[in-house]
Amino acid sequence: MSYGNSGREEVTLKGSDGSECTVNLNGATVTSWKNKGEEILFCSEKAVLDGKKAIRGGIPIVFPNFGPWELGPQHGFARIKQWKLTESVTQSGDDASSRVFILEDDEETRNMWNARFRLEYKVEIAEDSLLTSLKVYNKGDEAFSFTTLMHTYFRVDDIRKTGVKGLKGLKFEDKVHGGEHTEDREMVQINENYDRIYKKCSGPVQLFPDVDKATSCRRLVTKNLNDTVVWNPWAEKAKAMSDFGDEEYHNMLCVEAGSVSEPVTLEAGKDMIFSQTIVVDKTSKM
Ligand code: TA6
Repeated sequence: MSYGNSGREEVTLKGSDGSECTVNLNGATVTSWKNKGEEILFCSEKAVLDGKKAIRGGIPIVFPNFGPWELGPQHGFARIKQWKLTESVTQSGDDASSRVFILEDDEETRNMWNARFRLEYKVEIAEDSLLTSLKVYNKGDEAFSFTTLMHTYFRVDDIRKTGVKGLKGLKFEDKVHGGEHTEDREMVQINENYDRIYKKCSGPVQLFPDVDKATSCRRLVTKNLNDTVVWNPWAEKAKAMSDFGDEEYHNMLCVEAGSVSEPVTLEAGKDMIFSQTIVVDKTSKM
C-alpha cells in the first residue's frame, strides 16, 4: 500500500514479466496498466484523485446505475466511494499480481438506494492481460436491480488512426444524434463526438490504436458484460470538462464493457460475476 501524489491510498500489482498496474482505493479505480512498459490506459493529466469526484481515466466501476440516475450521482456511487483492500491470500505486499477490493452498503448508499449489497472486485495482472472482475452479492432479503459497466479509458496516439472491430451488425443507441441504428462497418473509426451503446455483442471487441499498422490490438473478453459503449467527447465537450485537457480527446477512446441495455435483477442471497479481461494482442497485418 502506498499513498499516491493525491494522498489517496494506492495499490500496485506486479506481473511476473515486470508489468505493473496501479489501483486507487477511490472507486477501486485502476489508474494505470503498464504492459511490458507500454501504458495501455488513459488517465487525464487533470484527473481529480482526492476522492471528491470520479477519476477521469483508467477503469472506473459503474454501479448500480449506468448514466444519469434520479437516486444519486451519474454512473452510480461505486466509482466515488472509498473501497477496502482485502488481505491477499496468495501474495502479500506490493508484489502481488492479484488483489481483491471490497465495497458494502452503508448509510450513505442506503439513503440513495435501499439495497444490501457486497461488491468484491478482483484485479489480476498477467502477461499481456488484465482481469477486472466484479462479484455483486445481494446480502439482503429482497431482490434488487442494477446496471453495471467497466468504464475503460484506452490510451491511443491519435484518435483519427484508431479503430474498433467486432461491432458490425449490432444495433446501437446513438446518444449524440439520437435514435437506434445498425452498425455496418467492420472497423468503426471515430471522427467526432461518439457516445454509442452497442447492444448484445457476441464476439470479442478489438481496439486497434493504429489501423494502418494493426500490429497490436486490445481485445476485450467479457462475462455478463454484453453491451459495449464507445465514447470520445471530441473537441467541444472536452473543453467543457474541468478534469480533462482540451486536447486530450486525441489520445483516448473509451470502449466500455457493460450490462446496461437492460437492468439485471439479482435475487436475495444470490451473487453474479461481471468480468472483462483486456488482452494485448500482437496481430499480423490485417
Ligand atoms: O460512457 C459514456 C458516458 O455515459 C458519456 O455519456 C459521458 O457522460 C461519459 O460517460 C463520462 O461520464 P462522467 O460522468 O464520467 O463525466
